[in-house]
Amino acid sequence: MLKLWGRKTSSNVQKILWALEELGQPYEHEIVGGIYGGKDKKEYASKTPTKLVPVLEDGDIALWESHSILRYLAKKFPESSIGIKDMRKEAEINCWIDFSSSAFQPAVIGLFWELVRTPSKQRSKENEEKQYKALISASMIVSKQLENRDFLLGNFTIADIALGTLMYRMRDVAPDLAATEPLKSWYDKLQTRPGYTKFVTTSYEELRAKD
Ligand SMILES: N[C@@H](CCC(=O)N[C@@H](CS)C(=O)NCC(=O)O)C(=O)O
Repeated sequence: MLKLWGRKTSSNVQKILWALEELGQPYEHEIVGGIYGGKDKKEYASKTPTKLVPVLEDGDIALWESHSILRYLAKKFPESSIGIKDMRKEAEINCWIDFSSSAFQPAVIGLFWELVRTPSKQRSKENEEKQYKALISASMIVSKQLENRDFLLGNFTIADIALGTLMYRMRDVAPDLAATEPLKSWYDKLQTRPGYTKFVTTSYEELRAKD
């Protein structure tokens, strides 16, 4: 059986929880990381060189890096709602996922760290502005792609999981950008996926820095 390791408040873990919900496959879930600890235990550390979450085990392989796990699940279950059967479609999906790793996610999470995870006295206006600027340009690229499309590639794919997971936190840290069309309509459509409301649009209060 598939086994996922990682705390539910990690956006990278949430991507996998959402994907597993799309698949409807049975899986085990072990909470590790953050305030729950357990990442340094030998049993966990042997599964991932980064000692970060998530990790997905399938039999005798352990996969780490959320986007690699998404790609694995999409190929393993080609007939599912996130299945990938076509090489050209896969390449297009990968463009968006790689763009997220290199530009969209660092900007959203950079701003999230500055505004939510850093105690107010240690925050830097300069860093906030830098991350916000980066998010303007990354989100404009996502926005342009979504013009006249329901989802990033037309139909729902793992690219929507990779980038869409970040929209929930983006709405809090850059509400003005998230409220613009077509990002807002995309967010509304993401909310029709049960895995999104079950695992992504959930409280992250345990992550908020204590002043
Ligand atoms: N690029 C990695 C990033 C993994 C990562 O940064 N995970 C964070 C949570 S989002 C983590 O393990 N933080 C330490 C912890 O939760 O204890 C991925 O996409 O899986």
